[in-house]
Amino acid sequence: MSRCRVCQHALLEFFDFERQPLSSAFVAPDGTDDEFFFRLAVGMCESCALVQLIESVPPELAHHEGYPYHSAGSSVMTKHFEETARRFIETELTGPDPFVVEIGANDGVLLHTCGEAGIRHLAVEPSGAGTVRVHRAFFDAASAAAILATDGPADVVYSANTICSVPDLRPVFEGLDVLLASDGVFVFEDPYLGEILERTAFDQIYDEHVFFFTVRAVQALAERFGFVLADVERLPVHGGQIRYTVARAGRRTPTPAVAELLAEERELGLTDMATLEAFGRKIQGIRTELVALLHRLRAEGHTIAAYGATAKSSTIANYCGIGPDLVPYVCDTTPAKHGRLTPGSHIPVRPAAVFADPYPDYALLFAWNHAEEIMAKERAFREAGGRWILYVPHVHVV
Ligand code: DWN
Ligand code: ZN
Repeated sequence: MSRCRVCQHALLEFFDFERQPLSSAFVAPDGTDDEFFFRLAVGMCESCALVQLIESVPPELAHHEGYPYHSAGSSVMTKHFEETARRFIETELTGPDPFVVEIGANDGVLLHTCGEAGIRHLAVEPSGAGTVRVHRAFFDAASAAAILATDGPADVVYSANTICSVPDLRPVFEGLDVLLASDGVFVFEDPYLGEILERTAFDQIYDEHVFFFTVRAVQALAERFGFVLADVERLPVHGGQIRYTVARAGRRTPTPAVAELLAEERELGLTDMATLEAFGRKIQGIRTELVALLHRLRAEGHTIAAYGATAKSSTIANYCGIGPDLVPYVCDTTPAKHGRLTPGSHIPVRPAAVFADPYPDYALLFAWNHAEEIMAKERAFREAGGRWILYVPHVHVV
């Protein structure tokens, strides 16, 4: 029986995507014989209600070196991190010599913005190579102690799109206990289960996303390690996330937003097995509709390309059996993905410049979370008669 990674109680499985590859393991055309597959399935802890993957990928295979994701590739995400930095500067980094730490800083947009305002900052990640100062390690008690010794306590420890992918959260909280100033906060943002269910955004489920947080589960998680969930805020980015603010127990009174979202989750039955099983039936429905649409369009002689070789699309393409026969190529701005094939589904990745006149008749928007930005940028595609295919929150053509 699979057990909860936090409290060791049994996991109640509610959906099985079966054999799936690593979502960011873009493969060389001659390397398809060596791909790694695992059983992608999700369940909920019968005790703490934390929704999580049933099986983990071996740590040495998770998070490839040279992993090609760059948040600065999206102007919306760059703005999001700049605004988050400014918010911290106004509300949390107000002392005489504040210090902010980011776990998994990616392009370093947030820390760079803090640095420009004269704020001491540090990224903590095992393979960091950005423009900001990096402590190369996983965040745990040992790395936190080393940082404390050189830089002193942190007023803010921040992390975006990382905590949900850390299978063992105990070392993270042990590190926070070492490094956080007595009034410091740990702020992290990750995809929200409520939004995933509401939009049937099942492509958020892939190897790197180990946990699918709810306010209920994060509150229990924080309390388990001697902290308190002090605030929650819904964010529109990446298809719907929550920003959680965690403080040392007794240091902050939770804002009304925490109780409000907890009540909403209860009312929606977000962590009832019946709700999760209904989500599973909707996933099957989307697969049926999307595959039928793509087959019909191809049978009618239409050309189709995909847009955005996202990690998320690994689940869509492999679960729905969408390969190069249906969608001959996917365009993406990330140079490291060009000339490679999408994991498992083997759709060739081409540069974004390939998406130009003569356009395909239809474009399957794998990067649906950036729809507004991409549709604005690619206005000429629609003007030339092209149509976008979306599958979130349901299969539709625009
Ligand atoms: O959580 C995670 C998120 C933040 O990033 C990670 N586990 C992995 C990764 O997930 P993803 O690949 O699903 O993220 P995105 O942001 O949806 O990926 C967008 C992809 O689309 C990138 O490969 C870049 C590309 N893109 C593009 O070609 N043109 C993106 C934009 C905005 C564009 O205009
Ligand atoms: Zn649990």
